[in-house]
Amino acid sequence: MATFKEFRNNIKPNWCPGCGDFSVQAAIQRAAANRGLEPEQLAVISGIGCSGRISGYINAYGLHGIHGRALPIAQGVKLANRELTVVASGGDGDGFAIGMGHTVHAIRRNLDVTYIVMDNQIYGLTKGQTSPRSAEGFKTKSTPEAPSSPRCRRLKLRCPPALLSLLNLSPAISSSSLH
Ligand SMILES: Cc1ncc(C[n+]2csc(CCOP(=O)(O)OP(=O)(O)O)c2C)c(N)n1
Ligand code: SF4
Repeated sequence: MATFKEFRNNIKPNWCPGCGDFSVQAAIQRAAANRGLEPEQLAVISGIGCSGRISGYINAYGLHGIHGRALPIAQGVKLANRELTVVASGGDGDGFAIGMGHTVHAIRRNLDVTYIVMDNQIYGLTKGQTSPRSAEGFKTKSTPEAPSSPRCRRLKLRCPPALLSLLNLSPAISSSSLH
């Protein structure tokens, strides 16, 4: 049974000091240790973005994938080896912009994969473009024209309520079907 420290490798994260991504890494390590896993029983699959680097810093199987495609890769890993504990993670741009189609279908399939969205409400790695989770009217240096549409808060999906809270989406999201 591996400890919290044993789920960390010796690569120094290059996130900015104080970035919330450090806490997500620690939470994954803690959860894995608390569940009594060994590193070879865990796979962390990430997208592209600052958040996507997380798979490189955890002592487990890992794949730093393609922007918006953490979920399809993670689902493939799970289908290939159902014994593995599979965690997919990425940013809000990764999951709710380029990867939104995959997010919707992953919810519908509801495989036993944990999806963590590191929702900083912006594209961090590429210097601050707005994401579907940015507040309405939010301007950035590289997005001087604020988005005109309200941020992505409401989806109508058939999925368990627990999944919705994991996705950090509004409770207004209903369990009614997507027609
Ligand atoms: C197919 C593709 N399109 C665009 C990019 C450029 N790109 C890299 S990361 C990124 C957005 C990152 O934002 P987010 O997913 O929110 O992650 P964060 O950096 O905030 O953690 C973009 C647009 C890319 N790498 N690949
Ligand atoms: S740019 Fe933002 S998301 Fe990226 S490492 Fe720095 S604080 Fe974290």
